[in-house]
Parts: sequence; structure tokens; C-alpha cells
Amino acid sequence: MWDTGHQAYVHKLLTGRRERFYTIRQFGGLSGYLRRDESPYDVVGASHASTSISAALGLAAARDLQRKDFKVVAIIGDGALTGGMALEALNSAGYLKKNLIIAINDNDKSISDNVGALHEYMKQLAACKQL
Ligand SMILES: Cc1ncc(C[n+]2csc(CCOP(=O)(O)OP(=O)(O)O)c2C)c(N)n1
Repeated sequence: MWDTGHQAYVHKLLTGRRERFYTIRQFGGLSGYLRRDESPYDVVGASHASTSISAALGLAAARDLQRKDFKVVAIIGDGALTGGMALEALNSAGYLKKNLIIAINDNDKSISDNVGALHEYMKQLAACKQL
């Protein structure tokens, strides 16, 4: 489950849209975002940041209700991780204890430099400092 739309470009290349990829973000071309009407592999529409953990948690809950067996992975950037929706999803995921993998892509950027306590924490974590 990808987060902010631009992170899904590689996903589009790998899910049957390579030939049309040159049309991305052009009139009549591929969307710059995930779109359910564009591909069955886009299981949610997404462009806003901070949505992936919440959507992945929903998928994991549905998987368990259907007694299916597959992994759900949410990819989220360090910028999107500071959004309220991501924090609510983390809170719910910890409570529901679903089998869910969250990969954080911490590239130290969120359009411009990332700021805030979570950012500082992750910087220290990456440097393996005593927290
Ligand atoms: C709710 C919301 N607020 C703001 C934006 C504008 N926005 C687009 S990309 C982005 C930064 C995303 O940074 P990060 O999650 O670190 O991902 P990266 O760009 O590094 O892949 C923001 C804030 C958005 N898409 N959604």
C-alpha cells in the first residue's frame, strides 16, 4: 500500500502501465496518482499524504475476516508519517494487533526539510544514538 501518489510510479510500471507511462499527468493519460478505475492493482485511490497505514490496516482486517493468508505492507514517507491520519492509524494498528508491515522511507525530506519531534526522533534513531 503506497502513500502519497508520486510514490506509486514504480508500482504503475510493474502493474501493466509501462507502455503508457510516458502519458503520465497529461490530458487523457495516466493519472499521477493511484486510481481504482485505472487498474485493479490500485486497490484504493490515493493522492493525499498519510493514508497508507490506515488503508493497509483495513486490508489486513478484511484479510483476516476472510481467513486469507497474505502479507500487507504499508510504505510511508517520513513526511507523511507526521500527518494526523497516519498517527491515528498507528494507534489503531497497535490496538487491533493485525499482522501488518510498515516500511518507513525516511529520506529526510517532505517537499522541503522535515520538522518536528518525530523527525528529530528518527534522526537520532538513524544515528543509533541513545534515546
Ligand atoms: C494531506 C496532504 N497534505 C499535503 C500534501 C502535499 N504533499 C505532497 S508530497 C508531500 C510530502 C511527502 O513527503 P514524504 O512522505 O516524506 O514522501 P517523499 O516525498 O519523501 O516520497 C506533501 C506534504 C498531501 N499530498 N497530502
